[in-house]
Formats: sequence, structure tokens, C-alpha cells
Amino acid sequence: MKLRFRVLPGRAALVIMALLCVVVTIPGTARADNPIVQTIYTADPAPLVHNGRVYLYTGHDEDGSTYFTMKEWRVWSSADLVNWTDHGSPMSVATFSWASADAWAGQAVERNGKFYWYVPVKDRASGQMAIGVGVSDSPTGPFRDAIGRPLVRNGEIDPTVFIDDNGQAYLYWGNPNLWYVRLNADMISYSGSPTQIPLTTAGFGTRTGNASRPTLYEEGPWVYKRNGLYYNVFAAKCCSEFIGYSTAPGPTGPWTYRGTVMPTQGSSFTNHPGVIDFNGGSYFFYHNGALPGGGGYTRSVAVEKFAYNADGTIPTINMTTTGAPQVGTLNPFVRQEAETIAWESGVETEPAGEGGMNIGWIENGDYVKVKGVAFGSGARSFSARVASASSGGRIELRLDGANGTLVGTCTVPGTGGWQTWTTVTCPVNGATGTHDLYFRYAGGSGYLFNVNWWQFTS
Ligand code: FUB
Repeated sequence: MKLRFRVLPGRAALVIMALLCVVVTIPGTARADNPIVQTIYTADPAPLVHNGRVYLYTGHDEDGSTYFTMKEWRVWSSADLVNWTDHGSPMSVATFSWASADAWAGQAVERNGKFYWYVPVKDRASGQMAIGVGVSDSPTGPFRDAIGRPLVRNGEIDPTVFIDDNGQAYLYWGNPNLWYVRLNADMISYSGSPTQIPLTTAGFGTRTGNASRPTLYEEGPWVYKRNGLYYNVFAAKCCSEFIGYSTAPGPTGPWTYRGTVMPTQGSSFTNHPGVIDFNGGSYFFYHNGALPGGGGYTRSVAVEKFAYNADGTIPTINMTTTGAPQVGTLNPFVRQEAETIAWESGVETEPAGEGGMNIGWIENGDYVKVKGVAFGSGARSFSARVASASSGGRIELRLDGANGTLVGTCTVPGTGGWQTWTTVTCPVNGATGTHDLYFRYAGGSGYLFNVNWWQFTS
């Protein structure tokens, strides 16, 4: 994310520049890995485990937003929960011809090889919020409108979908109420009518000071089943929200309020839960306002690892800047996408002419960190797919810090265009064992070059 100082009043710009000096440009400082994404603001995380990867579906808060101004959704994926690959935006408000705005909090699920992404959007005709459903053959899309109209429409938001062991799927959603309906096996139609889940204080806790909302339930339900127990984790109270949860013996209740998952923290007055088990661990996704310029309408998704208590209750989870530990290591000897990032400073991403995404808007001193790279007995050379409409620059390969040990430098020439790609190769010395790898970009002024992918040889 490039902060655009020129649109800010002088004092605000100075404060952010001062923060950047402290937070972003301290030479050699080890980087924290929350928030997960630094290239844009993201919100409303919805993780999905599929074929050994975690796919993360998010909303996108526009830079400088002063409301939930959200036009598109985004997809990211990771095999290790620290290095996240940007898959761009495979679904937007425009995907739904009947929708006019508000790409808000949704969830994607897989069934029979198809991926269904349930999202709230504003129905143009009625002006009401409605739930649409996108479908794709791939977790990264592109998604198309599955039915050409709202699946349900009652002015309420934030769908979550859960498929029970017997194959019955349920769609839950709602703010201020909480609804469910039984989805048919096709996942794009339902049986029966939308039904309200009674919001009792026994089921969802007691809120004081708001006569129209006597329980803590606010929005953003996330329903799942674990060891025979049904969980509904939700954004509670407003505002600011915290994350609470209830459990039930069945998918439609009766629900019992169980307490706090994540206290009110993190400079955003909303929060939004997403819970998965992956590779033997349990992970809690949420959002906050932790990036520079972040706040209630410029949010960022983050993740923490946690362990259920022996009785199935969820411990209190706090927001951290370190995030979840890495699952395994990253293999540098297979092609890796340049947009696979643990942390970055100064770069952005865009769709690449060759397919997938590339990183760009790279200036002198920007860097990308890739965490836990297993060089083993050593790397001999490095190749990168690059393009430059200017005169190029250099990719410095450094270990364990943006100013860490230099193990190679690759020169990038001008190629005649930002999408005119060539492959550059350079020797590598001293890269053995497992390290955080920093690509530090160097050159003259202005934008230097784009990178599509990279690979080391052993
Ligand atoms: O992101 C827009 C809205 O804010 C979501 O639908 C709510 O859950 C809250 O996070």
C-alpha cells in the first residue's frame, strides 16, 4: 500500500510519515506478520481449507474510506499461514447485475468440486441488503452470479454457510436479527422459509443500554461444528464490537452463550470472525485497523493460532502483531509467485499479462519479505521474471532483514513495458539453511520494475 500523503492535511501527513519512519524503515528490524496483507486494506476474513491450502476470502476497504465503501472482494491463499499469495479480485459488486453497492462480509464453501461464495450486497431495485451467491470451479475464481438474482433478501447481511455431516447445508445471516434457512444440495436454492433464531439472553448474552438489542449478538455469524458441538462465533455489541460465541447441540439451537473469544481491541469499531482447523492447529481470523492509515473503514485482516480447551470452550484470544507461527517452510527451488508475501514495504500488486498477479510500483528501498525459506545445503543461482518500462534496477537478495546479509544481486534491465516480461538470472552465495528472505529493490528514482515470479536453483 502506497500512502498518498498529498491528499492528507499537513499535520496528518507528518504524523504518518513519522510513524512510517518508526514502523517501516528501521534498518534490519524484524517484521511482524500481522496484518496478513499490507498492499491494500482488507476486511471481513472468511478462511476455507482446501487441498492443503488456506484460501482467505476478504472484503476490500478503499484507501481513505470514510464509510464501508467496498466494491469488490479479494482472495489470498497460503500453505503455511505466514506467506500469503494474492489472487486478486475474482468477484465484485459488478458480478451481480442486480446489485448496486456494498461488497460486504461473506463466506465461500466447497461442495462437489464447486466453490460457492455467499455475500451481502445492496439490491438495486429495492434498496435493501440481500444475499447473493457466486459460483466457480476454482477456489480463486473467477466467480459468476449463480442464479442471477438474490438468494434471499430481507435487508440483513453477513451470510455464513455450514454443511452438516449428513449433507444438510444451512445459510445463516443477520443484523440486527439472526436467520437461517436450509439450503438444498445444489447450494443455490433452499427449502422452507427463512427462520429467525430467537435472540435470547441465555443464547446470546445480555447487552445493557440498548432496548432494541437486548442480547450481545450484533452481526457476522460464523457457524461450524467441532467434535459434535455446534459453534456460532459472532461480532458482539456495538460499538466497538468484540467477538463472542454460543454453542448448541444442533445446527438450529438451542444456543447457549459461552463468552468472549476476542475482546474489543485494535482501532476498528467492527470486528469479524473466521475459524478453521488446519494441519492439526486451530486458527482465528479477524480484522483491525493496524496498518498505517487504518481505522474503522480502513481495516486489515489478521490471524492468531489457538487451542480449544479440553471441554471444547474457546480461550480468550488477543490481537498480536506476530500472528500465527509458520506451518513448515517455503521451498525456494520451485517457482514462487512474487505476490507471495509475508510482509512488504512500498509495493503493490496487479493482474499480470502472463496470468496471475505481479508486484509493481516498486521504488528504490522497497522490499518484500518471504518467511522461513528452506535453502537446505545451498542455493547457487536465482532467477526472476521481470518487466520494466523504465531503466530497471536491482533485486538484492538478503537474509533475515531488509539490510541483512547480501547473498546475491540481480540486475533488471528496461524491457520496454511494464508487462513486457523477461527472465533474469544471477549467482547466489551463502544462502544455506532456513532464513527469512528479503527482496530489497534498488535503483534510481521513480518506478523501477515489476516482478511476476522467482525461483532459486540448488
Ligand atoms: O464490512 C462491512 C460490514 O462491516 C460487514 O458486513 C460487517 O460484518 C462489518 O464488518
